[in-house]
Amino acid sequence: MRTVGEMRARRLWKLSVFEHLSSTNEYLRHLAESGAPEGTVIIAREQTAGKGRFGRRWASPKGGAWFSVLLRPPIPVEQAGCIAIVMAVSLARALRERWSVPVGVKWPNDLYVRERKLGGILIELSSSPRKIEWLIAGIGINVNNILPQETSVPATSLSCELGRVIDLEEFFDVALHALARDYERFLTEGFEFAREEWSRLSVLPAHIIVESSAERFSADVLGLSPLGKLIVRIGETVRELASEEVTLCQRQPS
Ligand code: BT5
Repeated sequence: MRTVGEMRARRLWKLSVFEHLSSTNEYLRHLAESGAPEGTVIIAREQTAGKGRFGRRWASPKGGAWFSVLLRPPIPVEQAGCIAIVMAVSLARALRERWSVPVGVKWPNDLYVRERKLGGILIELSSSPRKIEWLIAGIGINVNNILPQETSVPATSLSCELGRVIDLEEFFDVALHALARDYERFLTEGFEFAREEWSRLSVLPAHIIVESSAERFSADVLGLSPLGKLIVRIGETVRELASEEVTLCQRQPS
């Protein structure tokens, strides 16, 4: 028997599945702007122009999980950064529990298995000064697809890790159930549970190289702020980094 919480978690989503789309985020953005409700989910079996952060390309051949979810969270815009963390932690935990793969999270939005990138999350939003109109979380996870060769870090997939094909429908069931449950938990309880879990699941090294459009520097990681920013020390200065501003480069030798 399912608990009431589980039933509510399932009811949040309204799914549409497409064979091909350029990008599920782009498609959902049009729906969001014409008033589609929270919980609308767009899945594409294949994306022809999947995108990552800062206009980077996201390879999305058949066999992977490429989907976007529409949220209209009643939270201040400053808290939007928490949602990427809540989702990354939620997915990492769900995949660990169901498939026993040691999935970790890399701030701000990546899922890793050991040193390899399993997936990523792209958050896009529209807001008025105090309110989030819509927030789209675009999620790409390598499941059974062929992996791209020319990536900045090596990629992996669930099927590579397990040595067998995964049932993609079951994948979506597990992932969407976890996302609904943890999104609702975030709205009722706040961010703290995800922040705690983040520190257990984080695969960030202690020393990192940070790159933005204006600068590049090395820093020590101190932790995650209550708004989902990365707290780092650069020399004597402590700073908070926002995900929309920076990229973390490969590990710096310590
Ligand atoms: C991300 O960007 O990691 C966010 C990716 C979000 C993709 C989803 S799919 C559904 C939805 N619709 C979209 O159009 N997008 C979202 P970023 O941190 O910028 O990482 C991009 C980098 O990862 C690229 O520059 C490549 O080096 C690498 N990459 C590209 N495709 C990959 C893949 N399939 N697996 C692993 N790494 C990949």
